[in-house]
Amino acid sequence: MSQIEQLETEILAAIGKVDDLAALEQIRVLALGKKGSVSALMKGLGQLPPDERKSFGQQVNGVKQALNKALGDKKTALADKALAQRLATETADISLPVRIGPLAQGRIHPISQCMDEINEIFADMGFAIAEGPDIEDDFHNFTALNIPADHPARQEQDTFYFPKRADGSRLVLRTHTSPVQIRTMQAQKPPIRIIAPGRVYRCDSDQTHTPMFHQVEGLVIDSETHMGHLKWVLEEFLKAFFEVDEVQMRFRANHFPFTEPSMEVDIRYERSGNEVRIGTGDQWMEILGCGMVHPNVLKAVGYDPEQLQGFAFGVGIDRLSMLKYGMPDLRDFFAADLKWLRHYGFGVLDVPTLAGGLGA
Ligand code: 2U9
Repeated sequence: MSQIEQLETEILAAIGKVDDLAALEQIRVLALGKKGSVSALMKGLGQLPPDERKSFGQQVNGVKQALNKALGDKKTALADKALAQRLATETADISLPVRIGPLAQGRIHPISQCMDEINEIFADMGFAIAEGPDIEDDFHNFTALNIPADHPARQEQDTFYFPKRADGSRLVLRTHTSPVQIRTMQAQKPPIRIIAPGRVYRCDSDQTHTPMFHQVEGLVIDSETHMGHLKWVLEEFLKAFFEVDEVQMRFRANHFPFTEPSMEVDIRYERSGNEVRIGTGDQWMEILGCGMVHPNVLKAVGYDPEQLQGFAFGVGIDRLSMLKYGMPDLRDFFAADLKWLRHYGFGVLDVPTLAGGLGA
């Protein structure tokens, strides 16, 4: 037996005997590593007569291949064996309750939960969710929305202004999410179908107002959009949000600078004890504002009001979540009271889905 054949036989025998992955790796390094015994054979190649070099080289390569295959097969066999051993000895009791860790203890704020619910409802109707900056310029927050310079909404007491810049202009904390729709219209071509949920800021603080609150606004722009579409979208939204089969809406004429005509929407409700029931009863509650987008708003973003129309709506999320989850005081939302959050908050796994029923 040649020296090469003997080496191969020895290494194959060692591979056959080995019983764990670490020892197998050691054999591989000792044989095929840079300083390994097989690699050392190649070093003697130069001393051989030229006519023997080729066949010697081929023989060494053949050995390398055979060893690599044997090492690979053994590795698979050892891994299979280790897995079979673990499967036989380890068990998981899936009936055990979830361990209470930080994930299970944390709570989702009811406003965040409501926003997720609202996003889910509109996403199901084919709306995209748009976001924009909280700090806005005058054009996106006011001018493009047909709010003229002398409009009361621009007065200091309503808007948080930043200090004047060198050019005399002032940035503002957005007073509504409408600038998000302006930015979307500037960036995209119609048809547009978006909602813009987010924080808004007004310089107002009393029992029913906080300086920061939450809104969701919607915008649809297309060539044949009309008030029938608006009414259907709002009705579907309110039914899904309040999880009732019917809602009755009452549209009252109103005025907003950015819509014409503009309307406020009331829904029918009744009280039974502490509970508010939506959809039945003989009382009406104002719930949102809406209208057809004003031609001046379309012009401000370079759209032709002769070719395109659209509708928009705005809803205050804070009041909506108070209604849905029976929370009596707005100020509790921002008090960071852990006891309150534990009571009214949601578990991280309570992700709202329409298929599961929103509050399921
Ligand atoms: C564009 C064009 C029109 C958004 C609208 C309302 C009516 C509205 C209030 C509801 C309660 C604000 O949070 S609240 O106080 N909003 O009544 N919002 S129409 O109209 C737009 C928006 C963007 C480009």
